[in-house]
Amino acid sequence: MVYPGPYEQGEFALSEHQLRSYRNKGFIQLRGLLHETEVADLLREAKNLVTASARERRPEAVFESDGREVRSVFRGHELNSVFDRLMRDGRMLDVARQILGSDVYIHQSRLNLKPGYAGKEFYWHSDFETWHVEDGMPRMRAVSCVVLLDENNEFNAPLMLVPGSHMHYIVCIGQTPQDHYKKSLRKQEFGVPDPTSLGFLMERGGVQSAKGPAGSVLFFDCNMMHGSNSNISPYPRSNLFFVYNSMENRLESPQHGLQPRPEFIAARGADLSLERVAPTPR
Ligand code: 6CS
Ligand code: FE
Repeated sequence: MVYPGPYEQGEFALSEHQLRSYRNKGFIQLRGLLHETEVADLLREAKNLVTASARERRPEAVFESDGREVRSVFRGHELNSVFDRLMRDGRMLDVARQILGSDVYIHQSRLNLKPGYAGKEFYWHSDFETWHVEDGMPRMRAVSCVVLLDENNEFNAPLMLVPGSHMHYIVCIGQTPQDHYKKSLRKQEFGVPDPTSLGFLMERGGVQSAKGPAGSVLFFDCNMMHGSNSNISPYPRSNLFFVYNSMENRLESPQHGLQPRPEFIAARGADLSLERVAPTPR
């Protein structure tokens, strides 16, 4: 969804054509938005963050089922000053504010490692379905911003998206257990759409993979049906996700009497919108 607001003329705002494409498809990829030296810095920071989080067995570090490989590290924007600066960078923030039509804050950030040979799949899902039910996010007024730290190609399990799927809310079958995140972040079993609903969406919109060079940035609607395969290639596929939520869409109580999820997965304390920083000169 695209919302009207005071940020339509931001320095890095999308053009009318780009915004129309985002509104219809539910996503847009900007190739080469970040330059090589920035990406190299981000990869170095990512490796340091993973090593430290794994060594200290921080709750923000989610391991693959083998208990060895790190699958994701959450809350990097608060654990690392380079990531903090990046999510305030006008090249990302101007687009998020334009799409959401308001000031924004970070609902969640995560570094998905997808290491070569060992990165396991993320089955099809809508993030909003989880954030609405388990975090109490009221409306579809959030956007995920994905910074490709590695090249995403046909071999290393790029993100797959279903164009137009953001326009349909798929109710999922089953009762979400308390503390579901302890399993779902590794292998999601609840909040998973049924094959008939997936077929309905894919017949209409097909499937598109977000392949692109490192330094590309993908924006996708919070209700976009997406997933990714296991990575059996030798090439890692590290992607850095920032979820911008509108300050007008802050979390309420989770559905069905569920307890709120931990702050590192779903920020509730944000009472200030993000302060923008200018991009680092090339
Ligand atoms: O539960 C969540 O918030 C996480 N789960 C998935 C599969 N994607 C969004 C998010 O990282
Ligand atoms: Fe997701």
